[in-house]
Amino acid sequence: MSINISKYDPQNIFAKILRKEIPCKAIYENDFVLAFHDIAPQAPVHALIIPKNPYTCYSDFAERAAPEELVAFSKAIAYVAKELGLEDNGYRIISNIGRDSGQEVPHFHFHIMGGKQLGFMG
Ligand code: IU
Repeated sequence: MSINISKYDPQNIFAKILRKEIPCKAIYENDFVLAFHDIAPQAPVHALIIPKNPYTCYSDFAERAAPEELVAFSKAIAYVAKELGLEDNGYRIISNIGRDSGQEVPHFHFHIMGGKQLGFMG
């Protein structure tokens, strides 16, 4: 099924996690973001970080988020990576945007992956 990133769907799974209708393994939370472990990890460490406000994808976030939200999100990625012990050996952050990227959940998120030598993706 193709996702729709032109209109936010409040029934998407991450919206349900934010409303605490579905549990997650939380790592970090502040006023703007929530970070949690991916349910199907593709690396020894695989976290997701999402804004609390409703954005469908990175482009939507970049266009509509307030400056303090952009800054908070950006800083939280690095903070979470450090909390997960990824700083010394490095890690990867990626965000899928739309159909061709394979984005499955239409609530903007970054993947934080590490804990092994990662192969090329694409
Ligand atoms: P994507 O970039 O939209 O394709 O990534 C969605 C991720 O959300 C993917 O790695 C899933 O394993 C992950 N996920 C999750 O952590 N919890 C869920 O309930 C569902 C998906 I559905």
